[in-house]
Amino acid sequence: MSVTVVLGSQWGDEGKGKLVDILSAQVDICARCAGGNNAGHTIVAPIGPDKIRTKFGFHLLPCGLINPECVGLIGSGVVVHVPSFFEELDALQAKGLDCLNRLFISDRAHLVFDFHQIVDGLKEVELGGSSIGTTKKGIGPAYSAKASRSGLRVHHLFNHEQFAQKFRKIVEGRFKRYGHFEYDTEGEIVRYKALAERLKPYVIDSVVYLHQALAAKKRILVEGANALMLDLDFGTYPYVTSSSTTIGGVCTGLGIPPKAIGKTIGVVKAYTTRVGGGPFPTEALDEYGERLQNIGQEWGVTTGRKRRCGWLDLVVLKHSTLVNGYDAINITKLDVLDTFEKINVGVQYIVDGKELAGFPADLDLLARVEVKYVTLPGWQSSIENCTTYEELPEACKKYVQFIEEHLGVPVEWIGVGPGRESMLHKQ
Ligand code: 2SA
Ligand code: GDP
Ligand code: MG
Repeated sequence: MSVTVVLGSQWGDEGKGKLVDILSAQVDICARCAGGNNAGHTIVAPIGPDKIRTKFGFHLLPCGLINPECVGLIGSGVVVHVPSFFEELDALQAKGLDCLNRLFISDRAHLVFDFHQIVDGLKEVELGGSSIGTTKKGIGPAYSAKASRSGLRVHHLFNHEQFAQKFRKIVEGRFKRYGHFEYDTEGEIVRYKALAERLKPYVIDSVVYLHQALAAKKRILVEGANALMLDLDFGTYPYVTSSSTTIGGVCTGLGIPPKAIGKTIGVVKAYTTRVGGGPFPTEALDEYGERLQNIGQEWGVTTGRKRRCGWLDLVVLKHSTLVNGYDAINITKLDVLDTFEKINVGVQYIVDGKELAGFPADLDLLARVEVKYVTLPGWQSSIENCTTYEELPEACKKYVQFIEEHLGVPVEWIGVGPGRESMLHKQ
């Protein structure tokens, strides 16, 4: 089985991009299966003959593209804003990364248009105080159109007359629902004619492509976007994104069977962050939260928003492990805890004196949860120069083992800094 999957286990921004970049050196194809350019994956890696340390922010394109031998694939489950696709591609080319003939996009992927982004903003305004805190990239409106069978897909771009007709009808529908917002429908139709021409060489039938790759025993890496707690079904609904961010979304978003998946890796930040609205039981609204935010440099990669911060939540991670079935874990940003004298870990949710069996679906119940914490001693020394697991301070190893034992999943990688080189291999 040649497919390895990397998934976010919390509320996103665990550091998936960094692991994907590292694993991409050993794979042939790196594929995105869900989400759109709401995602923000950061990679810090030496690039070019002079090995200049460079920071990359990926949104829609697969991070594996940093490795010149790796092919990038945008699967059918992804929603694509074509202008952003080219913007990101041009930025990569400008940094010296040539993606010609090694970047493909599924003809079944749904399109995100500027009007979806406008509608995203209008919906948020309608929600007022209970807004989701979306990235306003049009993700929800595009997936809604897909589910209500009125979306446009990549292949629609190549029959211009039909595309124009459908496009006008859809925009009219949005005007009826949201009032006549400023939007140049005819200008967009002309723009998309040119964009379609430019996009053509990248478009493929990704089902055929992936199954040929599987038959040829090519190694495939799936780059999860967003994370389990933002999943449309298993996250903190309605404070979620609109895609399937779980292991199920890998199969539906790429058209591959579960039996093709060999290994699923959960990326776990050593503490918890969340960007946008919605419940966050272990949020630290005190000096600890602020320290995590400052030391961890917790700012959104796509919107620049401040991320909310709190302690590690093992109830979340247990829920995440049940749904995704991780074979291994990558703990990231462990170095951010270096200066902490004590570290809290949420281990149980209690309501009316009773322990909950899992992460509750009902947000009213979740609001009544009392989190039971275990406090572990900090190691209070820098781990950023450690190159092996054995070199980590004892208290730090204990923290890692505590997570491992609680979840019953082996920790295979540990991140001790943002750079590609700052990753310890535990076994
Ligand atoms: P959307 O835009 O409809 O997907 O928003 C719905 C919720 O999903 C959250 N969401 C995210 N959470 C963490 N990171 C994301 N990517 C960017 C990053 C975020 C940024 O890597 O930093 O730059 O702000 C991401 N994308 C979506 C979002 O906050 C909503 O709660
Ligand atoms: P993703 O969305 O899961 O790919 O994560 P993001 O890129 O949005 O956010 C993770 C941030 O943490 C990025 O700025 C990374 O460069 C950084 N990062 C990743 N791993 C580590 C680590 O082990 N230590 C530190 N200090 N930073 C890390
Ligand atoms: Mg991110």
